[in-house]
Amino acid sequence: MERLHIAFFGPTNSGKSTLVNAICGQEVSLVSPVPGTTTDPVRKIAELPDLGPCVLIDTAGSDDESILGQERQRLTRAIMDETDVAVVLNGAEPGTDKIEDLLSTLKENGIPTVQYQWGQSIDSLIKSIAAVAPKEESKYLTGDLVGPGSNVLLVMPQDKEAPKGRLILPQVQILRELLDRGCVPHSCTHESLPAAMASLAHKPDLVITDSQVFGLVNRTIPQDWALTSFSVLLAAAKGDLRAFVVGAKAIDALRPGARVLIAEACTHVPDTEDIGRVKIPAMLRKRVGELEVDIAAGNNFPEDLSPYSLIIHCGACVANARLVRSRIRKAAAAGVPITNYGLAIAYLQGILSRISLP
Ligand SMILES: Nc1nc2c(ncn2[C@@H]2O[C@H](COP(=O)(O)OP(=O)(O)OP(=O)(O)O)[C@@H](O)[C@H]2O)c(=O)[nH]1
Ligand SMILES: [Mg+2]
Repeated sequence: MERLHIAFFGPTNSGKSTLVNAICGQEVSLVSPVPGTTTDPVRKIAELPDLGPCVLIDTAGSDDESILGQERQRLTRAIMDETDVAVVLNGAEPGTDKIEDLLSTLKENGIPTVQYQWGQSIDSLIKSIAAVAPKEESKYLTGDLVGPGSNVLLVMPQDKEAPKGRLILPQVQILRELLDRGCVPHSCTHESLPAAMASLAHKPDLVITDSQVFGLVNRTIPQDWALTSFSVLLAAAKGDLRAFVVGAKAIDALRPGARVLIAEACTHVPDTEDIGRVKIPAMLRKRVGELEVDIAAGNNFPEDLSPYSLIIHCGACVANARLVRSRIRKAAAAGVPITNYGLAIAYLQGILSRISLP
């Protein structure tokens, strides 16, 4: 998800798929003179010179007027949410008539854009992408909450939802970062937390917990131990922590019958203990009463947000920062508060003010 997301836009038959194939040196997408050959977005992971790890996204033609064209356009617009750099093709014909709307939509969304002409070399295209690509800010997820030598206790429950045989991405990322920063990470599950606490010679500089056991951890550790969660750290790096704090507080304004949108970035088969589909709705209903809860998975983020009183986004571990920020911007434009799982849970448990924010 930290790869540079490069998406290819343009009318049907403008050569988007041909270009993606040429960059990758393999047949990623089908090419044909039939307009509307590419229907759904096609993603390909690639390492490119000057650009490093990228995701190339081929899209459906922007002028597809067929019955399914509208639907294809909707999917293409959703791709813009995660696009770091757009490549716009105009095809064989000179002039920009057919791509004017596209260029202005990309501009409105603040997406750096380069145009590609048939015959241009791939090398020069990659150079122009590199010139406009947003510069990566290498910020630490743990920010100034820790420094070299800090003792950090990680509470990582491995419940039914945990993937078999490995840790989930935020846990791996933070563990790796702590090691890189010269910290001393200690780890336990919520069950082994008391034993882990007893084994520490000093009070740790920070406790980072999975937000699902926030309440339990908060009750178990002394109140003067600094506490935060994996999802709070990720929210700060990927999104806008301030907007999410405001959004969490909007839970107070929910009235019975309100409609809430739960947005998940990834695709997974929901479980009976699913945090977004089961646990958070149950916590909200307990507090507010009856609520309508809609789920938007993957790229299916609704275009019309006006029916919602609150949006609660997942930690977005599989999505890029641009996607989360696009959604925050859309929510703001619709006047709908937005928060994320970790902050919503912390607020519902009354401990948002207790946690350390990076
Ligand atoms: N001469 C020339 N022909 C090209 C070039 N790029 C694509 N074509 C031809 O244009 C036609 C359409 O190419 P595609 O790559 O399928 O175009 P597309 O933009 O992906 O089209 P859709 O998927 O239908 O939106 C094919 O017949 C290609 O061979 C190019 O750079 N030069
Ligand atoms: Mg195509």
